[in-house]
Amino acid sequence: MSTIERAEVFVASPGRTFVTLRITTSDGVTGLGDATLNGRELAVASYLQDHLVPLLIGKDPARIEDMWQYLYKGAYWRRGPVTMTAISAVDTALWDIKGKVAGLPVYQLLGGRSRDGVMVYSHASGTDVPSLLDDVQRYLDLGYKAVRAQAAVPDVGGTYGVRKGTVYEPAASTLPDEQPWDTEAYLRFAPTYLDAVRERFGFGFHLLHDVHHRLTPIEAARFGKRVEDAQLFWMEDPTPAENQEAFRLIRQHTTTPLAVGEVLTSIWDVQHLITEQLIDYVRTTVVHAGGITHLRRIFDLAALYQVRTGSHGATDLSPVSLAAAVHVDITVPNFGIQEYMGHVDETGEVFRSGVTFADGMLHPSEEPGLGVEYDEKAAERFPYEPRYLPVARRLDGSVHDW
Ligand code: KDG
Ligand code: MG
Repeated sequence: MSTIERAEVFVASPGRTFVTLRITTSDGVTGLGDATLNGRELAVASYLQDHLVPLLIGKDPARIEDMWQYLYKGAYWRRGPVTMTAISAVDTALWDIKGKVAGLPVYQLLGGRSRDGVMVYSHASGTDVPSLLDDVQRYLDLGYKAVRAQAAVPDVGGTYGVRKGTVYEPAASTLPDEQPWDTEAYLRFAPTYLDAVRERFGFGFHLLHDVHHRLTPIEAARFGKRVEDAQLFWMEDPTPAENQEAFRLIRQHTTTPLAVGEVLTSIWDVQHLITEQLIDYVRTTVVHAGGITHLRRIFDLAALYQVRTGSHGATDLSPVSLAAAVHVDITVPNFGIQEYMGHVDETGEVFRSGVTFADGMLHPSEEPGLGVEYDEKAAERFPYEPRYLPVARRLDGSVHDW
């Protein structure tokens, strides 16, 4: 029997920080898993290195479900982003190994294609409305069929959601940057630029908007109602989802579709949102919600309630996560959309991925496994650099949701 012989944890910052797990079997087969938790990377690296790697050695790499149960139930302590990201990395690496052993891309092991490609959305942003419109144009010219739109709120000073370089990257400072937030100014301004996007470009593509947990339920209800004419594909994270009941109130006031879940890590965190049909899209991901095994469980539950998928795919999800996401997305019947922000060139020097983009869609690699390789030597050129997400403060100085 083949056994797990080695498991290595790599922390490197090729453009941004990624934590990567590589498992090697006694037959010399390797599998990769993403273990990146933005701004808390070393906590997951330690969880893996100090607590999980010793448990993996000598185990059967083919028993993926059993390994998931062993790591989840065996810890006694349940859920939470650090634990779930570490379990995700192991699970994803084992699916990669299973695909390589079978000589099949992972999507074939998951039941094969349900669709020809995976529709993606990217992030258009601007410091004002004209620059946002230029950016939307840029994405439409690149062939995107779906675009998220965000613009800086005038006179507030913060630039939440606004891209500075070639790729949107909010984790930018060695200690958390503090940015001002004014809910009333946002509520007055954001609907006007969503209308401006529709006025300029029409309705021939999907338009998305991320509220990033910044509203109360009744504010979110008002916002959703106000933007109905812009026909959003979704309004994302209108209010923090720790309070799942809040979405019932939002639902009572608006038909704008709701998407939630990028910070949620298990099926139990989205259970009521799904079974009570309080959302339309579930944004849980391979990397933070327990790997391919657990994500499929969430998506299957969602399918029963006509909730579609819309996985998170920001720059802090490594090319390993993106590849795994595309293998899942191409197979599940209730796929909705996949976020795709791309990565800077340095990231591509370390991760070689077979995922391709054409006509607004991503396509999985046909190589066995996930189709991603990690260049350890190249990674050495990019030592770990700590980076934090900003913190939002209201105008009275108190901390706001981010
Ligand atoms: O780590 C946080 C980022 O992934 C987040 O700011 C991006 O909200 C985000 C999104 O929808 O991509
Ligand atoms: Mg988001």
